[in-house]
Amino acid sequence: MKQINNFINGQFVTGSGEAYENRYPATDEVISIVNAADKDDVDAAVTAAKKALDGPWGRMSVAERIALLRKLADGIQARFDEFLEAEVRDTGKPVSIASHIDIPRGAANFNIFADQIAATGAETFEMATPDGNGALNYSVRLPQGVIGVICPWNLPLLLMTWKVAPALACGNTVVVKPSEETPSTATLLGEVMQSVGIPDGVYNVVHGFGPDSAGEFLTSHPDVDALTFTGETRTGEAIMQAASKGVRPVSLELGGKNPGVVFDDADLDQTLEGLARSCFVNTGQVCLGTERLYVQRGIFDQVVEGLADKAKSYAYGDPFNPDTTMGPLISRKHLQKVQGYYDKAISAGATLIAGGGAPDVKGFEDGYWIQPTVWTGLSEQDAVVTEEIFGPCTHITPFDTEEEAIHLANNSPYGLATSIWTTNLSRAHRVAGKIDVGISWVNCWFLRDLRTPFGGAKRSGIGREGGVHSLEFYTELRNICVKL
Ligand code: NAD
Ligand code: 6OD
Repeated sequence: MKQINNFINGQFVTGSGEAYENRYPATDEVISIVNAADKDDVDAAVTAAKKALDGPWGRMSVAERIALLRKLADGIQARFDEFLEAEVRDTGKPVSIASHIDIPRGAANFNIFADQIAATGAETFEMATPDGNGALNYSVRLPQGVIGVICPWNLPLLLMTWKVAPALACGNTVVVKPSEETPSTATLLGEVMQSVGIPDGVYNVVHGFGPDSAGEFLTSHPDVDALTFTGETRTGEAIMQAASKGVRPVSLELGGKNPGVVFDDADLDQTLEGLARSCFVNTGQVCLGTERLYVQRGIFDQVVEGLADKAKSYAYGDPFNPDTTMGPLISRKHLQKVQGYYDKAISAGATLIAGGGAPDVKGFEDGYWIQPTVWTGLSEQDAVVTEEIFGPCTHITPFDTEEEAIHLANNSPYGLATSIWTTNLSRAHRVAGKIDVGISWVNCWFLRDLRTPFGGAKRSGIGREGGVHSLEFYTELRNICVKL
């Protein structure tokens, strides 16, 4: 059986935590044994990361770091098929998705932050002094130190490198705790780190779970200087609490219950295409996914019917078959959670428009499959409409006026993302400015320019990452005042 090891101080080590089984979501088969890190292993990883700050890594010029980041991007591309296989096995997501989104973005993240660090200077201020000689202030960006990176399972390589790349670009060292569900690509990246000559201790990976396991050992380690986390809002609260010990910076990219808003002047074909992606892609396991949809009454029936047709059009099956467009959910536990909401919707009186259950997938009967699902008819207070499900489903509610749509969209404790569908440009700007979210897309969804600020409002997170905003988090800006 394949063993997945920790990567500590440039070496793959079994670790002394309790090993656990990693399963293929499409079949429920055990595909590897993950050797988890215990508290001492996490300590060894953090100690190695701290020591590496004073080694060759800490003395490297920005230009040398940039060259290494580009080699990391090339290294991922060179082993594209291995990364693809590892990601598909861990998640069950179809190769049609992973080969277009996850793996290319894993490489792109290193290139974009190489570009960003190359282009970012710092500020200077001349000032007058009483003796007339003046003084010069200038700021320098220094690494924060050891960054603890804690990641979820839905886009494993993409979301991990989204944090590791800027952290390394800024000269930090990292200890990564990937999700227990998806340990493989973070581990494989360790091999790429070795092959391109990243010094030992700069990139470390520790495996395990959250509470009383590698996740908590990492967040509570006093030598971790900053914590960056992507995952559920409740976990974010625990991580923020851990970060408060030692007053450490924290970046939180958390959950959402994202509203889509469709006006009756929208281009219907384009809208249905975009909406279907936003509701169902990656089996709905995207933090930016549309689980609440508000549609202007005049086109309500058309959108409901059109989205139902899209929901029924996906091809389930072997994730390695390029024609498969819908994979399973990540785990049996998550399947039970999503199916639980599907059942709740029906008992709460929802009208089921499409889906609602588990499909029969020939040859993959033991996988964690679920149908893309569309409901109407629930109240805005219902748990299905207020709580993040993280499955391929959406509830559609009609509205009459722009004000009503804005009110409905904002009626949530979350504030991650929205997509607004209209051909009225003034309305698009107006509404986008009034919905309380970190990211508004107009006539598109999950269209990413990696220089832009990414993050959530309200309970969807704290801080922004992306472009120069990542540099804000991964560096400490210091002012130096020189009296002339
Ligand atoms: P999760 O919060 O359960 O787990 C995320 C990571 O945190 C895992 O590695 C887990 O082991 C670790 N963890 C759990 N408890 C911990 C603790 N007490 N201390 C330290 N580490 C701990 O999230 P998940 O189920 O893996 O991912 C799905 C969630 O992530 C959804 O809520 C989704 O919206 C969110 N998400 C948000 C974004 C974003 O950019 N805002 C992106 C992707 C996913
Ligand atoms: O595209 C990104 O950079 C990003 N952080 C996406 C998050 C997707 C959530 O599932």
